[in-house]
Amino acid sequence: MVDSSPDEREWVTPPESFVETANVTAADCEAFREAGWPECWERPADLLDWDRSFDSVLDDEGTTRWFPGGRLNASYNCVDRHVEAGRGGETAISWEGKLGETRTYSYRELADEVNAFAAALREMGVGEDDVVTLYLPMIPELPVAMLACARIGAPHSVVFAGFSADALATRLAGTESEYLVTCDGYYRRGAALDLKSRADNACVSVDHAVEQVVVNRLDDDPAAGDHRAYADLVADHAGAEIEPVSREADDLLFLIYTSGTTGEPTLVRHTTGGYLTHVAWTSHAVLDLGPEDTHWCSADVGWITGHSYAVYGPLALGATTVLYEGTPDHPETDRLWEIIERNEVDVFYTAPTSIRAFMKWGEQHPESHDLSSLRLLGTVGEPIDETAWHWYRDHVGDGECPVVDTWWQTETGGIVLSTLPGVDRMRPGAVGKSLPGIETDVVDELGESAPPGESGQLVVTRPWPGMARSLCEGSGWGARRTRTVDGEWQYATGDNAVRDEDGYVHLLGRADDVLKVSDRRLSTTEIESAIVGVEGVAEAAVVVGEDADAVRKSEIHAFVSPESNVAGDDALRGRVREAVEEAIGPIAAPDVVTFTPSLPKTRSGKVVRRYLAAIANGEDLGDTSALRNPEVVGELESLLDR
Ligand code: 6R9
Repeated sequence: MVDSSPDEREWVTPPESFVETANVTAADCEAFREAGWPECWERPADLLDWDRSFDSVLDDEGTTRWFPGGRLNASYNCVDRHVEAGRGGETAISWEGKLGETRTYSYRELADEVNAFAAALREMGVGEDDVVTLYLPMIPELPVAMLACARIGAPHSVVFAGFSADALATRLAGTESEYLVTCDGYYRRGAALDLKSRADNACVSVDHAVEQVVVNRLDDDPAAGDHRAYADLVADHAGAEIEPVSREADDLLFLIYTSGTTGEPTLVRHTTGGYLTHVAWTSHAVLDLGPEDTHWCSADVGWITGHSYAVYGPLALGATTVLYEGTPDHPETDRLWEIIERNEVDVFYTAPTSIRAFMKWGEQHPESHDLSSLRLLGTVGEPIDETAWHWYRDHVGDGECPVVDTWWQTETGGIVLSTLPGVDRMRPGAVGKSLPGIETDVVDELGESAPPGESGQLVVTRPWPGMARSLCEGSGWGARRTRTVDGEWQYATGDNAVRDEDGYVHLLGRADDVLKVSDRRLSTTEIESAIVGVEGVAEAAVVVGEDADAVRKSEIHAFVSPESNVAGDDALRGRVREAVEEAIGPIAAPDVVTFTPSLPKTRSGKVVRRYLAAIANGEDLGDTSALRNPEVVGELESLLDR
C-alpha cells in the first residue's frame, strides 16, 4: 500500500529475498565502475558466445564501432548454444493463441524450424545482407523467421501487422526488400482479419518485385497465387542444417522503422554484436532473467520492445519467452492473469497503458489467480504515475515484487535508465539512474547540465553498445549528436526530464513532434500529411490530449482547418480518420477531430502545437499575444468548452 508518511513514501526497497539471489549485485556495479568506460562492457559481452573474440571493446575514431574484430551469430547465440549445453528439451517459446490454443517450442524444436526455414530462404535466393520483411502477427513463425534471417546474415525488417498496405509499401520500398514473409490473416478480438490482401496491395505498389512466403494462420488455405507456403517450405527442408553465418560485430542484425520527427518514418539499424550484448546484459541485469525463468514481455514483436525483450534478450539467455497473440480483455478481462498462472511466469514486462486498463477492470481479476510465480515486474513505453506503479506492485506483485520502470527507445536498442532490482531502491514515478556503463545527463538549451529540479532534455553523453548504427556514423559518433558549448557531443533523445536531488530521473514527455499514444510511437507530421491529403482540408495539426477515461491516457487530437467553401462536418471528420487509417493504420486515427477556421501561428508562420495541446487538455494558455492570430485561440477554447 502507499505509505502516507512522506519520507516512507519516497522509497520502496526490494525485498531481501530478491536481493540475495539477484543476477547483479552492488559489487558487480562497483566492478563496472572500476573497469571504467568503455572497458566495463567487456564482461557483459561474455554473456555471448563469440566465434572470434573482439580486438577491443570500442573503436571511437570517426565511425563508432563496438567490439571491432569480434564475430558472432545471433541465431547461434539464441538457439544452438542452449541445445549444445544439453538444454534442447527446455521450452524456448510458449505461445498462447487467440482462440485459446497453445503451442510450445523446445530449444531443439526451435533449432529445427529455424534451420529448415533458413534453408528455405537460402534456396529462394536470400543472401547475406539481403533484407527480409516480416509482416506477421504474434505467432511463433515471427521469432522463427527472425532467427532464420539472423542465421544466414539477412537483416530482417519487421513491420507491425496492424499497419496498412501503404505503410508496408513505404517500408518495403525504403529497405529495397525483395522478400516478404506474411500470413493469410489473423484473429483480432475473435474476428479474422485478412492480412494477405493488404500484403498484395503493398507489393503491387512498390517498384521492384517482392517474393512472398505465406504462413497459414487461419483455417482456410490462402488463395493459390504467386507465393510460397511457409508450411511447405519448412516441410521440404526438414532436417536441414544451416551453418550459422559468422557476422562481424558491426554487421546488421535488423532494421526497424520508427516514428521520427519528420513525416517519413525513420529507419533505425541495429548491429549484431553491440545490440545483442546490450539486450542480453539488460535482460540479465534489469529483468534478472536466467535459463530457469519464464519471461513474458507483452509488447508486440512488431515494436522494438518485442524485438529486444520478447525475442533476442530472453532467448540469448536461454529463458522461456511467452508470446501471446490476443488482446488482454478477450475473451475475458482476466486473460493475462490466467496465462501468467498457467505458465508460471517469473518476470512480467508491460506498458503503463495496459496497467491503467487493468486498474479500470479491477483488482479482483489478478487477485482471483495464483500469481505467486511472479518475482519481478517491469514497465516501459511511457511514464508511469505513482498510483499505477503501486497498484501494479500491490495487486499483481503481491506487494512484494520489485518494479523496474525502464526508459529506452528504438534508437537505444535496449534499456538505458532503470533501477537495478537487486541493487537500487525504487522511487515510484521516477525511472532511476542510467545503468552502469551508460552515461546520461539532463541539459538546457545550450547543452549544459541542468541542476536538480530543473527540467531539460535527456541526453546520452557517451556511446553504448545497443546504440543504433545510424547514431554511430557521421563525424564523431552520430548524426543526432549536438555540439555543446565546450565541444562535447551528445545524443539528444527528444525527451524532457528532470533529475531529483538523489539523481533519479523523472520523464516529462516528448520535447519534439513525436507522439506517444498507448505506448506506440507516432509522428505528428506523418499523421498531419495524411490529413492534409484529404480533399477539402487546408491545414491540420495533431497533438496529444488526455483521454477522458484515463485508460489509454493519451488520445490523438487533430485540429483541422477546412478550405473556405468546405463544411467541417461529420462526413469530413470520417474522411480524415479514414485517410490516416489508410496511410498508417487504425492506431494512428485521431480520436477527436476539431474543425477550426485557422491554426494558432507565430508571426513567422509556425503552428504553435503547445497551445493546441493546452486547449485539448483544458489547460491555461498564458499570454498568447505574440501570436499572429491570437483570436483563434479563444474561438477554439469556446468551441471545446474545456
Ligand atoms: C522502448 C520504447 C521511445 C519513447 C521515449 C519516451 C517513451 C519509453 C519510458 C518512456 C517514460 C519510460 N518512453 N519508456 N517514457 N518512462 N519508462 O518505448 O521505444 O517506441 O522508440 O519509444 O517512449 O518518450 O522517447 P520507442
